Amino acid sequence: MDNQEPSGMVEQRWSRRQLIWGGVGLGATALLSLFAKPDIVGLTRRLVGSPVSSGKIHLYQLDYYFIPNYMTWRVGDRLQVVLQNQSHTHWHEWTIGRKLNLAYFQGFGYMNADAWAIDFWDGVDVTLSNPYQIDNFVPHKAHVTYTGPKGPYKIATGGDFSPTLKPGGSLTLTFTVPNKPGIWQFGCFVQEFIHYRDGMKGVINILPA
Ligand SMILES: [Cu+2]
Repeated sequence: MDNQEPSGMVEQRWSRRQLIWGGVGLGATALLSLFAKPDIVGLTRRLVGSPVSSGKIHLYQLDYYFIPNYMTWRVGDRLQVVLQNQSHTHWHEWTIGRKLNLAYFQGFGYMNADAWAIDFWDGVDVTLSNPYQIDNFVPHKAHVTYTGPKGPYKIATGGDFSPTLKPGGSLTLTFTVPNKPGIWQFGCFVQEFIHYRDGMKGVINILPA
């Protein structure tokens, strides 16, 4: 799930003329693929379009990736994210932020701290509902409204805003996209970042209102 860019953008069919210039072309192509890949991905998304999410969104947690791993949101839109852990064996969380605290990537160790320097959910009003098989939920600095009794949410402290779901767990988060446009990362840092390092991450592009 890591590489979703269509390979057709990079691959070329070789005509005779291109074969003659192949030596030069190959070098240029190699350089392009080295340095221009993120731009090609971005260009493709601008051309093909990444639909702006609206209403109810399903976000699936698997071992070790998210579906989808790219979303486009718009400031001011009301969203309902149904988070579902599809794994039969693993616990997974969902965090959104910016600027990873890279110190935590140096090795294994104590992890009871913020993974992101900036937590997307800071100051955001969010309503939780339909908790099922929640391992724990860290509200951090979000303004959280809980639907129903609080027991099932297993409210905890420490680190970023993060619902952590047991295998088969699910939770619905309802919120208005805050005025925080730009690129945000999301990820699961369970098991000392192993999930994240294995690809359990994604991008949310938030468009201005
Ligand atoms: Cu995980």
